[in-house]
Amino acid sequence: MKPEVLQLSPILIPEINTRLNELFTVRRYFEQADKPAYLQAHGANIRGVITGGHTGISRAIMEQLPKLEVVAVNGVGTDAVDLAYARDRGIRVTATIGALTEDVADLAMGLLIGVCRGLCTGDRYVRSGQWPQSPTPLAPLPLARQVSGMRIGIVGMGRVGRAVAIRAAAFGCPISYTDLQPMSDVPYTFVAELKQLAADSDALILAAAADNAQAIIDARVLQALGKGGYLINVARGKLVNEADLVAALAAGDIAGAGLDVFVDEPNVPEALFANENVVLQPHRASATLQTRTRMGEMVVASLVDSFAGKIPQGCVTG
Ligand code: 8YV
Repeated sequence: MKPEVLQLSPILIPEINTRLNELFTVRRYFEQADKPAYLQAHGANIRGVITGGHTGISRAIMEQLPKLEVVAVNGVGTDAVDLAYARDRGIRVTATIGALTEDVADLAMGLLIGVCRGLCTGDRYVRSGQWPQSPTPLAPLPLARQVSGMRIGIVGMGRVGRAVAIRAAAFGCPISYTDLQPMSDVPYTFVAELKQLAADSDALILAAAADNAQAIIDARVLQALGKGGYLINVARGKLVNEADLVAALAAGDIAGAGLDVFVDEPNVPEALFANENVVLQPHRASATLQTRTRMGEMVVASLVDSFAGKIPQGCVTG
């Protein structure tokens, strides 16, 4: 009999879904209208879970899966999984560590360039036919902010932070960072205090895990970033106090923001929609065909290894 797996969020690669269906009985929870009834009907036999980094899995759901052995996160963040409870029950939790580093760093730079150079505003200006009407359009298209040489502050010098730093260095940007402690293997300037890092930076790029950190970017930090400063977030929405960010953008306390993640996805504060100095993405940092394929392969391998009694690659629960 094939092991039963509960799928909490979709996988967008057809070949991966075919493989999952060959190997397992996949219960597509995310498609169900009556989720509690579906859990009631199938929970007792579920041995594995597939979920996304943002979706994770609550303790309440795990409690209804008495045979659960492994949670395979199709993402790198495990902040939405109750890891302490999983450890207590001996449930393995895996993440697609390393698979999406480059894509997330690429998007961080994309958002930075996008917001500083007004790429989306320029695109809308051309598409709407305004260019021939006002060929030197300072009102809809103010002069942009140069990216090369900006002082970049990176919050979280993990895999993604380091990949961002490599890219920013190629743009001639001086790089500072903050983390729990200085890293002896990177050549960048460590700044212990986040507010100080913001004050020292033209752009603050969030690349930190959100397991323990919540709303660390608040009005105080945004004030320190200042009127010429940009905030880029490719980590988790909950790292930012969104109300403070909306207020700071409205008041001109910071120059702009590039955001891939939000507190209550897919809901984005509507106040941001009218801001031309904000570039918004629907949590797409890892959404390339190449990376999502690699991530899907890692999810399949996590389940296969775990059901075979092996510790899967990317296991974060030990
Ligand atoms: C993933 C994410 O794309 O890796 C993570 O933690 O949040 C995203 O980048 C998402 O998990 C896909 O399901």
